Amino acid sequence: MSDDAYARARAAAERLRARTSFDAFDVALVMGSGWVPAADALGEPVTELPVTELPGFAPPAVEGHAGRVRVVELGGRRALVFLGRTHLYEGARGPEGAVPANPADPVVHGVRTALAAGVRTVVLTNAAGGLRPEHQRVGDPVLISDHLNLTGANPLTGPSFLDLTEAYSERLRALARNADPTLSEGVYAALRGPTYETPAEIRMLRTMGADVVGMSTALEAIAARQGGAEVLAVSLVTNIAAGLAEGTLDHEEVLAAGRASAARMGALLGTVLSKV
Ligand code: 6GU
Repeated sequence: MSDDAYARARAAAERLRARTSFDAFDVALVMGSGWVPAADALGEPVTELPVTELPGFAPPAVEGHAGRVRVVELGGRRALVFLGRTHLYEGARGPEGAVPANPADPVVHGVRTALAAGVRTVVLTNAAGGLRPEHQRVGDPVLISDHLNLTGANPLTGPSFLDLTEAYSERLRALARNADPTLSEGVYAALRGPTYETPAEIRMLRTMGADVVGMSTALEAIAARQGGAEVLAVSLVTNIAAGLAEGTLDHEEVLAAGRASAARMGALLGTVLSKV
């Protein structure tokens, strides 16, 4: 944790205030790959800008990770919607190409910016591999109940013994289940990537109690909890993980699953956000 990273987040929040007519925001959403179409279902943006116009954001590295931030008003809540995120595997450089003090800093910069802009509710979405094909199908949303942070990184450094007993808010999960009673819940295993897992690694993750696997979300959830925000996280199962189904994995499959589920995901998020 470098003080610089927090100063950059405050500067980015300040720029957001200057670029929009709002002096504070209530909710932040981070839309992962496959989720950008669902963001459109949240309604007309008040404003939208490339994140690179805000201090401290790395340019997007992957197709389908749009790297824009959108301001939306939803049932009286002012929402910051991040279209795309920075992943740990990008090894993203900070401003002026500097190596970040903590490799997690660029990954959580959006969440820290949102916290500095007043946000108290953080909604994280992602594309994930399904580890329970007997219960999950491609295109199913899974409410994240807990995580295994296997990234080897952490946004906190030093003796900051943050309690993570309820990393993912019981209250927000209940709201989401009310909005969609068919939602399943599961444990998200976060790995660094950028490779997908081997079949042996997938068997290991299942033994460890994981239900879905991906390359994001856990570090952002930790940063949000550090800032005292409540976290809701939803995975979209975009493929069945290696060795559990026929065939191989590719990024286009992940994006296509998102396009196919956009309306359902947008409705779910819209309902939850109008109640937080
Ligand atoms: Cl199978 N693994 C990981 N690590 N990330 C994913 C995925 C699998 N499917 C979508 N994202």
